Amino acid sequence: MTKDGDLSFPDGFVWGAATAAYQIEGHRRADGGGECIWDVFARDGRTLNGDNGDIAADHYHRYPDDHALARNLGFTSFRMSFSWPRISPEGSTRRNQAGFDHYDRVLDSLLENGLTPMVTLYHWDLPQELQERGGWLNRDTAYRFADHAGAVVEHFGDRVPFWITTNEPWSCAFLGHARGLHAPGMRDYHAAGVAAHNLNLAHGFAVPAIRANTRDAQVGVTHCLQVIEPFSDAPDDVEAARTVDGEANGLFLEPLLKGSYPAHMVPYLPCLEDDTVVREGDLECISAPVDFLGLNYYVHEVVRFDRTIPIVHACRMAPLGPLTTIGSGLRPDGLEEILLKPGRDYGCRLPIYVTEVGYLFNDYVNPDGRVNDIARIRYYDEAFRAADRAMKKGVDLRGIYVWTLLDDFEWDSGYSSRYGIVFVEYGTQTRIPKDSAYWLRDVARRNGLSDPPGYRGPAKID
Ligand code: IFM
Repeated sequence: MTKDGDLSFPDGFVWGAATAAYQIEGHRRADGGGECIWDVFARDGRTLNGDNGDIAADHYHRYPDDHALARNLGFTSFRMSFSWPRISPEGSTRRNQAGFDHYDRVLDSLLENGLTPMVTLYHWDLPQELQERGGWLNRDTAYRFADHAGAVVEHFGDRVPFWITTNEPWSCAFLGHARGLHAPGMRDYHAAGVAAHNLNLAHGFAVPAIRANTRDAQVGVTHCLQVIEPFSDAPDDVEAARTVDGEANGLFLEPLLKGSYPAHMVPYLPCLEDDTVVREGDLECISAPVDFLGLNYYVHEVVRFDRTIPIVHACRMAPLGPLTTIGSGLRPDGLEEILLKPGRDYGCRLPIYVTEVGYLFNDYVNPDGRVNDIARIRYYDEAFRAADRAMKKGVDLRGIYVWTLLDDFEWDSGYSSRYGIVFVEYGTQTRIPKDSAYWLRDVARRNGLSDPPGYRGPAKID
């Protein structure tokens, strides 16, 4: 019997789980893997408690069981990244055959479990050797990335139908180079602008390198768009919000979809007009057609003009209403705006995948052995309803990947933040599906939502 709040997604809609190599694999240096910027950042004490990716969720060894778990939870696709320094320890052309062999086995396991691989080529583990040559401030890193992408796709292209060039260049550029929260830990707004361009360029250079090595795979890029509202109608607040929107969204969508940088960002980031940074031909290259757009959604903020904040004069705040355990706004409904934005503001008509959506909560295992993460279930229920509204307004949404399968290394917050739908007891590496995992299993199997969402599924999965 269907009820008012029930809804269905189109046939063929993809339900997937998303992951990233550094966050779950562990064993970074096993079998000849190289060091990356996050190893160094953690060693320098820049992460909470000095947490690092040395062991993480031990997915390096446990991937067969983790894939079986994902299959049993009803997912039909699995988003993962290949660790760049595992495949090419210095980020150059030297291949680490053991790294290729490892990911051969991983892809075979995914396919045996009926999980379609969606592979991200850059999810933040830049080889340290490249960082020592300037990292994303050095244009050469974009060329190295394209070489890497070509070599990887030449080898694995027969088994991967979806390639994502870079994940969330905004985070790499601005959290890593302006706010100092992510590796490499710089605090220089102008450097972040240069990094943003070189990351856009890395995407642009990688697209033809991927296409040259595969016949029918689809190529896309993932951006984490942000819902940004002005605090008031006062012109200063409106302008501050426009600047933050330009930084977070415009710097990435406009070059990709229109082949230009937002003119209103030039006063804040003069590098956008510096022809030693943005060279002739770069924007044509960045705007070459892709097959799909990947969107991640987490951030919804209210922005107020604040003269004391350098350069952008913009203070970002959580919106009124419920907050997560780290004080950010809990606004799953914002996914609708995120999905509408590329079409409405940039004329984008591409198929879209939500390549990440999720939220962190202070999960724990109850004495009965369950993880009752009802807040996460509600979050997903509202987010999926927001996605449905966007589709009804014409967005060509093809699938949703939840962030993330397993609790993992959450970058600067280390292991204190749990985003997984499966709880990981790090001491024993035991996996305990949270209630949200059972709920999501039903969503995936039904290809839709039922009302009310507070389902508590069976404690064991098949
Ligand atoms: O954990 C990250 C992921 O690596 C990229 N997107 C945001 C997630 C949550 O912060």
